[in-house]
Amino acid sequence: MKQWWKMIAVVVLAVTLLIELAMSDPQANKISQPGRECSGFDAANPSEYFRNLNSTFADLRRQLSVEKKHFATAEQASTVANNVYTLFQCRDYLSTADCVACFDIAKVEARKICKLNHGARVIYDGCFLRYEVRTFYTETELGLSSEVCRGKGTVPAETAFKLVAVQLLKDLADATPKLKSYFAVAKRQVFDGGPSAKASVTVYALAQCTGTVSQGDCGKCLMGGYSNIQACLPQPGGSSAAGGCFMRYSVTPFFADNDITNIMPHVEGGDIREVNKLQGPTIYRYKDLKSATKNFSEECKVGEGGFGDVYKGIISNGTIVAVKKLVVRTSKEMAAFESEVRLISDVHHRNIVRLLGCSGTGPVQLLVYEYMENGSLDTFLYGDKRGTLSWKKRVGIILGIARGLAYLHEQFHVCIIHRDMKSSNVLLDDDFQPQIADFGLARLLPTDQSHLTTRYAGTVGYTAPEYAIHGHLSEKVDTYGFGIVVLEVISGRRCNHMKNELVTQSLLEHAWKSYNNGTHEDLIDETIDSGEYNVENAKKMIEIALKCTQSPVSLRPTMSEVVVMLMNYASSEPKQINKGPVE
Ligand SMILES: *[C@@H]1O[C@H](CO)[C@@H](O)[C@H](O)[C@H]1NC(C)=O
Ligand SMILES: *[C@@H]1O[C@H](CO)[C@@H](O)[C@H](O)[C@H]1NC(C)=O
Ligand SMILES: *[C@@H]1O[C@H](CO)[C@@H](O)[C@H](O)[C@H]1NC(C)=O
Ligand SMILES: *[C@@H]1O[C@H](CO)[C@@H](O)[C@H](O)[C@H]1NC(C)=O
Ligand SMILES: CC(=O)N[C@H]1CO[C@H](CO)[C@@H](O)[C@@H]1O
Repeated sequence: MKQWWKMIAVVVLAVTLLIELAMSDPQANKISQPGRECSGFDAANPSEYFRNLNSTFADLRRQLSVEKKHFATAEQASTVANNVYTLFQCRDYLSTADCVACFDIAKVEARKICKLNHGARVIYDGCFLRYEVRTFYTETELGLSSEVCRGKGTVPAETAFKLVAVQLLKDLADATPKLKSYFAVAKRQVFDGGPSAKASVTVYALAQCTGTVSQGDCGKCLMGGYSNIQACLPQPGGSSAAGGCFMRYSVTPFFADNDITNIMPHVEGGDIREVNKLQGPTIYRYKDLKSATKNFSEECKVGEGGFGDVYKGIISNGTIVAVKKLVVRTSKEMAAFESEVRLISDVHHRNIVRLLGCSGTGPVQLLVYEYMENGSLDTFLYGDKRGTLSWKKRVGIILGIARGLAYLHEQFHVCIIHRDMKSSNVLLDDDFQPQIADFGLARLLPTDQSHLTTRYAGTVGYTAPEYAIHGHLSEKVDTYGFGIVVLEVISGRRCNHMKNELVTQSLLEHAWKSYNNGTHEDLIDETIDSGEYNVENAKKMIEIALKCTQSPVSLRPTMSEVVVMLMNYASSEPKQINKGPVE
């Protein structure tokens, strides 16, 4: 009997140890920075210098293990040539034991590589150690920022992966300086954009600043890191490090989900808006919306769409909203209404109009959206606000629309095909940021069925031929519509209406002709000052639009590929040179 209990005790002990071993990981994989690890000259009085160094090590180790700090500095002053300043930092997700373990490895390694040098810095995935004969705590060493890429093989859905990773790193670089801890980790899923909309891979990323740098320097350092680390994409992992900050991403998790930082409230200018996921759509009372829109009066009507009319309304707390009446026909469609609203209200992107809520119980179904004072893009192109958009604004609008569509297709957890991309479905906010409207209404792409549908929801002139004629629906239907919108934005002309021509000709046909003819410059809106753009660059933009409208479908790029093309375009746009006096 006694034997029996002993055996259980041994097994329990062994299992506990194993679990601890498996959980414990000081992440002491060194990030090599050859030639940058040691600094200064050999110490003039090594025994004094390294005795001082040892005493800073002892102090640091106490701070890490007893005070359980993840960032600490220690000094040992004696004569100027032998003063020692030491700084150590762990990633915040490491346990105290792992942090101390990483420190123990780092201090031995630093001494081993830098021998008699005054200064050393060693960087690991899990921690960072540096010592010098002088103070350096506020330095970021921007110029020394460098990246190390890791992992072999390819990541599935490479283009989407790059986009998601870049955005995540950008969000982390923006948010981290604003956090008291100067530390953030987050993850984001990449959807491959196929009809199954399965997450192909998850990106895990981290940003951290040294505790002693200023907020402004933390931001600058991370922007440098953000720009360097992109060189690693699409490899499955990479990091970039400078004295003042560290960034890392990987497709393999290196922190636990409960360590994830909520960076959303700190991310400005990113694509994903501040969101409270738990909030869900607001359910409005039919009669409140009715009175908000003065009984759906003509005077409140601001638009007519394929799915019903849109009204401007002022709800009881004074907020101006857009109320859309939905023409829902069958009971099956009715049943799907609320679940679809729930899904659509989860879409949060700066280039997509936000759905606030709905009313599903009245005589008609109503959707409530954010109201956009400035109205739709078409009025700025060939309506009453014609001539108010500069080339630069147009390029920004095109990029914003592409980002919004790429999000709907590839980054949201369900692939949403808009089906009715056109200039009148793009609203402009106060900053001329485009906001895609009317998405998701034409039913979501069935995830388990073929792409065949008989229900046609497009608009003549914007609709891809395979969808208009055969009802073949895919994300590329939106790519096509987007291409047409781009041509409209560039030319300031309606897609299916040509002025100064006797024969009605489609804008697309005209664009192909002038492109092949080399007379593409004629396509550019004459209200744009020709000094604002470079003709060669404008041609590239027309090329992108034409690529989007090709048939067969397989020739058209996905929207995330379009975003990449446009970003390359934007970086090739000439910067205005300051025409100051000649020196
Ligand atoms: C510093 O500590 C190391 C490791 O404990 C030891 O080998 C070395 O002799 C010490 N150096 C001085 C100068 O005390
Ligand atoms: C709305 O209609 C109701 C009757 O259906 C009427 O009593 C009310 O005065 C109307 N309100 C407005 C603002 O027209
Ligand atoms: C008014 O109500 C809407 C939800 O119906 C909410 O989103 C908005 O923040 C509210 N505005 C104010 C000023 O309270
Ligand atoms: C093609 O080029 C010729 C000569 O430059 C010009 O007259 C003609 O209008 C152009 N055609 C189109 C469709 O732009
Ligand atoms: C160009 C344009 O119409 N801009 C307007 C957009 O909306 C804001 C707020 O209502 C106005 O101030 C701008 O003039």
